[in-house]
Amino acid sequence: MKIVLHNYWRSSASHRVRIGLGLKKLPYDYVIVNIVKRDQHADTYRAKNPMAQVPTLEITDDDGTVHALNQSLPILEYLDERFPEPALMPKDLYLRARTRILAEIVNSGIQPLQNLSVMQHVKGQLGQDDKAWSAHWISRGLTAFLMIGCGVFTIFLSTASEAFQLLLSVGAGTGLIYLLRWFWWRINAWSEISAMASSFLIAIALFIAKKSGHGLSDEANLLITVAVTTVVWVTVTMFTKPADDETLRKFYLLTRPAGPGWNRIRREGDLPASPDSVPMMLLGWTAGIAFVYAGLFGSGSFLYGKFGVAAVWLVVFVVSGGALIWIVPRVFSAKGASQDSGVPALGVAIETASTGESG
Ligand SMILES: N[C@@H](CCC(=O)N[C@@H](CS)C(=O)NCC(=O)O)C(=O)O
Repeated sequence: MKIVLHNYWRSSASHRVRIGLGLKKLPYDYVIVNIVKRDQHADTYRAKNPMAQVPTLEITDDDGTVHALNQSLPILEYLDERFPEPALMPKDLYLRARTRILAEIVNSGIQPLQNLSVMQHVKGQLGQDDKAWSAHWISRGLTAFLMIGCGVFTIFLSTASEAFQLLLSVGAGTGLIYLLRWFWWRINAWSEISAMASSFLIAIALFIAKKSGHGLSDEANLLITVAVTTVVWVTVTMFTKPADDETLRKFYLLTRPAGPGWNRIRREGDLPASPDSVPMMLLGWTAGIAFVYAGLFGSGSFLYGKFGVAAVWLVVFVVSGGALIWIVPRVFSAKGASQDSGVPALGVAIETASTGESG
């Protein structure tokens, strides 16, 4: 038997079939159909695939019979039925249906709407914004995919606290960057994307390890996720370009971050100092955390009938809430100590920056 896959590296439909062949450890010949150079429209290829799309799979049996197949999902089903181990589809009927739902969302709800030929038509023939078109359908489809995918995932969770641990683990990995991004000009979009991807993947990997009996303690999971994610995003930050100075300047004027992390932008852009104070913000941050957790743990204790503990949380809740009422207007007031010392109001600086006026 010989398998030939006509495909292209960046085609998602080809990816599906390559993944299926890979999981089943089926060796195959990789024939490139360069869809960017329009190889798919050649008569010889159209004879194999009348839609002029990749992938096409050809299986030549030992007796010389050739089975040619188009469309990635039927190809995968064929492979799964002909070479059942390891199975691509779950055994459980319901999970199988859910898997098909996810596949269908991508296969008919997203992919065809942002396909190369569709994009070329939207831009070339209809003269419309092809990027806006594809962004609309991709984000709509992926949002549904995410919701349904998460629904499937919950089947593998046994308790609510497992979900909480997982959430905590993903959040712990990204927590540092969500704070630091306000206080260090060097953090860029790639830092955030890599932090999100890495903490998500590590948390999921550790979760799967735990489910299959090789798990570590929850504390160790948290520390590993935070440590690896931090190394990943700091490295990515150092190897990617910072946002351009104009964007950073606008960001600074809008969010007015205090502290030394924006010194370069302040100095080079001749920008006013932030009217906010870092110690005051740290105080607000601590009070905010205490307020949220006291509310959560307090109501939990109350619901479980632990009234003594609930009363202690109530005190923390009220005190931290009071502290927030006092701190928030001071942190975010436009009039800060630095203005009293002659630094122009940031509101004025923002207007000047956006209108381009000076003086
Ligand atoms: N439903 C088909 C979709 C195949 C498809 O759209 N392939 C794309 C690449 S991912 C293609 O060949 N596009 C070429 C074009 O649009 O001209 C499948 O699952 O195989």
